[in-house]
Amino acid sequence: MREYLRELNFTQGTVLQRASTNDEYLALARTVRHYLMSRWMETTTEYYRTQPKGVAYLSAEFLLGRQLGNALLAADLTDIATEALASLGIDIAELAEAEVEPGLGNGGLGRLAACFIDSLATMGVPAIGYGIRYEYGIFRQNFVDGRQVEEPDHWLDNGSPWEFAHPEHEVTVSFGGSTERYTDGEGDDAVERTRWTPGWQVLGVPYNYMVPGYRNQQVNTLRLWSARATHAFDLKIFNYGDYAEAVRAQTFAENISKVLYPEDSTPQGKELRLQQQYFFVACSLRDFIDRLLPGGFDLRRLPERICFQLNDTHPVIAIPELQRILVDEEGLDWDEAWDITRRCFAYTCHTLLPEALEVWPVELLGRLLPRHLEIIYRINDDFLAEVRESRGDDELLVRRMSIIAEHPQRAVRMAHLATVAATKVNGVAELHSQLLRDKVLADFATLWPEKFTNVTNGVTPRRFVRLANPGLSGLITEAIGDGWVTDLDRLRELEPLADDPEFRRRFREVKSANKDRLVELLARRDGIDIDPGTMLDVMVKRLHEYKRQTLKLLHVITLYDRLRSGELDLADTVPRTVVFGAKAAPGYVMAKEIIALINHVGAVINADPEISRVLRIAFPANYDVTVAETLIPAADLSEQISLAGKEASGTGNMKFALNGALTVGTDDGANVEIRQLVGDDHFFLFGLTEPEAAAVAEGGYRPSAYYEENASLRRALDLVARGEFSGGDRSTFEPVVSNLLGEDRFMVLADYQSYLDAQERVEAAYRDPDAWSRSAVLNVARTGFFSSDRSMRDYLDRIWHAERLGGA
Ligand code: GPU
Repeated sequence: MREYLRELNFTQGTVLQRASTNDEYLALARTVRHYLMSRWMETTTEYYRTQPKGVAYLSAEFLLGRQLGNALLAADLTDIATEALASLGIDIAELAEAEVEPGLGNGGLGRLAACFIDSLATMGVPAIGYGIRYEYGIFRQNFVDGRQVEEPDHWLDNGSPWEFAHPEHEVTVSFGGSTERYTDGEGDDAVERTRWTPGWQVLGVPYNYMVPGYRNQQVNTLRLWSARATHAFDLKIFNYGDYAEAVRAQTFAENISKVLYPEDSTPQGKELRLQQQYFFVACSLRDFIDRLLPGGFDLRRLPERICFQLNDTHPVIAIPELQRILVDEEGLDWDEAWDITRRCFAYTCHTLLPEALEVWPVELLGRLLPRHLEIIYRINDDFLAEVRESRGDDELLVRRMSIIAEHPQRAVRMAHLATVAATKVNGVAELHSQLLRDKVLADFATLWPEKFTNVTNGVTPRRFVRLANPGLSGLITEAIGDGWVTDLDRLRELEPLADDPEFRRRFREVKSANKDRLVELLARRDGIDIDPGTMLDVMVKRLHEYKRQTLKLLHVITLYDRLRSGELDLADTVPRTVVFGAKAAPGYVMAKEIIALINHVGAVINADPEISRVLRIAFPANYDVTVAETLIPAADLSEQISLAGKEASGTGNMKFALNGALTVGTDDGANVEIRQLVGDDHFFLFGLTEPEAAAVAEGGYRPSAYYEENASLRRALDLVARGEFSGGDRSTFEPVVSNLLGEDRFMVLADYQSYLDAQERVEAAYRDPDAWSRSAVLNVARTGFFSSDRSMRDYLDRIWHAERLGGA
C-alpha cells in the first residue's frame, strides 16, 4: 500500500484525491512490476551465469491480452492488492478495466505465442520471446450500418507500464545495397568471400516485458523491437540543412514497426511486411549472440545453447541471416556454417490453406536483401542436388520441392526454405500434422520422415481458466485442491463429481453467474441486451470463409424461417442467444460482406417481438482477448465448424471445453482430439470428414445440387437472396449467395443438413439440464491435455531438448 501511494505520488505525479482511474491503474501496475523486478533480474542473471540450453520463440505476433490481472495472479498479490485498494475506497476491478490490451496479434497464432511464453516461464524453461513492438496493434472494429469499419489501435496512448525500453541496447539492421566478391588473405590462405554493402539501415530498440511464471519465482523476458532512424542517417541530412527531409527519413525508418498487418492466414506480400520480418529477426539474432551469450563464445557451439523456434514462416528469413553471419562475418566455410544453422532452427506450420503459405517475389527479396537471396539460391542448389542424388532425375519432383517457385512469378517459398533448414517441422494438431506429412509437404516427408512431428496446441490455464473463470476455479479448487493450475491433467479427478448432483448444481450456478457477468458486459460495452436465461451459442474467431460463419448463419436463418412459418412451435423451442465475434481482414471483401449479413440478419430477428423471445443474435464489435475472457466462461455451446481439413488446430475450441461448454464441431483440427478425450456422448459431431471432403472435391463439387434437393436450405438462401434482411434489396447480399451457390469452396451447403441435425441433438440435450451439466463437467475433467504446459513438454521432448531450471 505504501508502495502504491509512492507510485501514485512520485511516478504518476498525483495524489489520491485527484487521481484518475488511469492514474490508479498505472500506479498499481508499477507497484506490481516493482515487486516482480528482483525475480526478473535473478532469473536473467541465472540464465546468463549457467548458460543452459534454451529456447528463443521467434514470432511476428504476441497477442498478450491485459497484463495486470495475470501479473497479480503470478505474484500471488491479487488478494492483498484488492484489500489494500478497497481500504482506500478503490475498486480494483474498475481500475483493471482501464488497461488497454496490447493487441499485437491477429488471432490464434499470436495468442498461441502468448500462451507458450506463459507456460515456459511457469515451467522454468530458459526461454525468451522475440517479436515486434507495433505502435498500432490489431485495428479496432466498429460497425456502421452493420458493416465493419476499422480504426487505429492507439494502445500506447495512456502509458505502457509493462515495458522497459533499452535504447542503449539498440541494434543496427541493414537493407538493400549490393554484394561483391573479394579475396580475403593472400597466397595459400586466400579465400573468396562476399561483402554486402547495404543501401540503408535502421535501428532496433528493444522493449522488454516481464513474463512472470505462476508463483515460481521465475520471470522470463519478452523482447519486442521498435524501429528508429539511425543517428548517422539523420545527422548527415541535417548537415545539408534539409530539416524536413531528415524528419521524413525518420518517419520512413519508424514505419517498420508502425502497424501490425491485419491479414490472418492470408499474407499480402507487401514490401513493408518483409521489412518487418527481417527487422525483428536480425535484431533478435544479433541480440542473442551479442548479449545473451558470453563474450568470445564459439558460434560453432550455438546449437548446444539455443533452438530458435519459428512461429510459422514469418521469421524464416532468420535462416539465411544466421548463415550470413556465420559465413560472411565469422568466416566459417559454407558447409560447416550450414550444419550449424540447420541445427539451430525448428519450424512450426500453422495452416493447410495454400493461400496462407508465404512466398516472396525474388525481385522484391533481391532488392531488399540481396545477400540473403544469394544465400537462399545456394541453399536451394545444394538441396536440389541432394534431391537428385537420392531420388534420381525426377524433374517434376525437383520443381515441386524447389525453394524457388517459377510461376506465376519467381518467388521464394518460405515454407520450403523452413522445411529444408529446420531440425524439426511440426504441425499443431494430430490431423494437421498428418495432412502436412501426407499432402502439403509430402515430398519432404518422404525424403526426411524423421524430421516431421506433431505438437498439439494448448492454452494457458492461468489466463483462460483461473483468471477468466474465478467461479469455476473456486469450485475445482474446493474439490481437488489448487494443484490443477500448473498440472491440468489433475482435472481428471473431477470425473466422479460429474455424477454428483450437488456438484452439478453448483457448476450450473457458476455458469449462470458467468452469464450474468456477460450480460452486464454486453449491456455496458455495446448496449446489447441479451437474456441470461437462454442457451448461449457462441462462435468467436476471425472471419474466414473456411471457418464457415455462414453455416452458423444458415442455421439461424432456418430457425427464424421455421419459427415464423409455425413449423416450429415458439412455446416449445429452447431459447437461444447466438453470439458472434469476428474481425475481417480489411481487404477481404467477402468476409466483410458476411459480417454485414450477420448484422442484418440479427437486426431483423432481434426486432421481431415474437421470435426474439426464443432467438437472438448478439454481435459485439471488436472481439479481443479481453472480451474472450468474459464470453468463453459464459458459453453453453462452442461452435467449431470449419470444413474438415482446413483448420490447422483451433485453440478457442480448447478454451470453451475447459470452461464447460459442449462443442458442436466437425472432425477437424484439434476437435478430433477433443472428441476423443471427452467421448462421443459429450460432443456434437457433424459434417464430412477430411477424406470425404477431399473425395467430393475430387469428383467435382456442385453446391447448387444441395440447394435443389434440400427445401429448408433453399428457403434459407432464398430469404437472403430476396432481400429479407436488406430491406427488400436483392443486390445487397447477392455476392454471398451466388458465391455459395456457384463455388462454395468450403462446402457449406454440403454440410448444411448434417449441421442442422446436430443442432437438433444439441437442443434435445439442452432440455435436460442435469444431463447437459454432467457432459459439461466431463468436458472440463477430460480436457486437461490442452494445457499449453503439456504443449511445452512435447516441444521440449520432441524438438528443443532444452533444460528446465525451476518452476512447476
Ligand atoms: N493461424 Br497461418 C493464425 O491464427 N494465423 C495465421 O496466419 C495462420 C494460422 C492459426 C490457425 O488458423 C489455427 O488453426 C491454429 O490453432 C492457430 O494458428 C495456432 O496454431
